Amino acid sequence: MKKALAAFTVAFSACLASGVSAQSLTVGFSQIGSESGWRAAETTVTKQEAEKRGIDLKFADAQQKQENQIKAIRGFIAQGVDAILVAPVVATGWESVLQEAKEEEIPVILLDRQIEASDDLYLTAVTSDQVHEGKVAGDWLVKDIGDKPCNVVELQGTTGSSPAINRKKGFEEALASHDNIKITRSQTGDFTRTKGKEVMESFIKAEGGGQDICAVYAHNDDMAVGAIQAIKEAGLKPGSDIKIVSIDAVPDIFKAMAEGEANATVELTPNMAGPAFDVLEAYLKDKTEPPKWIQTESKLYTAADDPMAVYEAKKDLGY
Ligand code: GYE
Repeated sequence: MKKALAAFTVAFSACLASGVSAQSLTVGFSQIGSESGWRAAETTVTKQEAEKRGIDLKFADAQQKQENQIKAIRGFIAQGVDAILVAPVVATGWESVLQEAKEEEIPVILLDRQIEASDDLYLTAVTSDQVHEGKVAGDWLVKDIGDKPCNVVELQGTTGSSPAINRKKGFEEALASHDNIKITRSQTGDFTRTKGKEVMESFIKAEGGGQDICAVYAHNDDMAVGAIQAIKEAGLKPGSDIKIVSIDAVPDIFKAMAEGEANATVELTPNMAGPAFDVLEAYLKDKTEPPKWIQTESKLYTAADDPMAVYEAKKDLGY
C-alpha cells in the first residue's frame, strides 16, 4: 500500500503541476499477445477507450506466455498503478500474483477470459458466455445438417484457456441429442491461422484426403481461415464440401462467407475495455462494487446476413 500511496502522491502532484485532471488514472494492461485478428482489435479498442477517458495505459504484450503476464503484473504493482487489466492466457496459476495485487489494494479486471480462482481476487470479469457461443455454433450446424450423417473435426483454442474449455462444452451440448453428427477429431490450433491450417492438413491426411469430413468447428475465425486454406489446397470446396462454423466475427470470415467459403460465425465484441473502465472509475470514485461478471453479447451471423456489408463495417476497426 505504501508504494501505491507514494506513487499516487507523485502522480497527483504531477497532474496538478501539468494541469491534467487529478482524475487521470494509470492502468496496467497485461495482454496475451496478437495471436488472432480479434485480439489485435481488442488491443486497438482498449487503447482507444483509455485515450477517450484520459487514462494512462501501460501496455504489456506477453507473446502468449503466462510467465510474461505474471512478470508484467508484478511490474505494474511495483509501479503503483491504480488498476490492472489482464486477459488471462490460461485459466489456472493466477492466485499468488493476484493476491499480491490485492495486498496493494490494486483492483484487477479480467478481460475476455475467465480464471479458476476465488472471485475476491478480481473486481470483475468482462467476457462473453463462452459455453453459449459453442452452443450457438453447434445449434447452427445441427440445423444446417439435419439428419444426414456428419463427421466434424474441431480446432480447439489455446489448451487450458477458458474459451477452449467452454466453447468445446457448449458445442458438445448442442450435438448431444443428434447421434448423426459426431466429432471425429479434435486438436488445439492455439487460436492462430498458421496452426489452424497445419492441424487441418493433418486431419485431411488422416481422413483419407478429407472426403469423409463434413464440417469444421473452429473455436475462432483465425483457425477457420487457416483451415479454409488447407481445404482448398486439398482440392475440396470449403463452405460446401466441408461446412465451416467458428467464433469471433472478424472481417476476413465475412469475406470468406461472401465467396461461399465459410458458413457461420458467432460474434465476440472486441470492446471489453469500455465496460471495464466504466465500472473501474465508479469503483475508484466511491467503491461501487460491480457484478463479478459483465457478460458481452453473442450474435450468430451466416452467409444470409450480407457478409460484404458486415466486412465493410468491420474492416477498419483494428483487426
Ligand atoms: O475468441 C480468440 C482469441 O479469449 C475469447 O482469444 C478470446 C479468444 C478469441 O485468441 O480470437
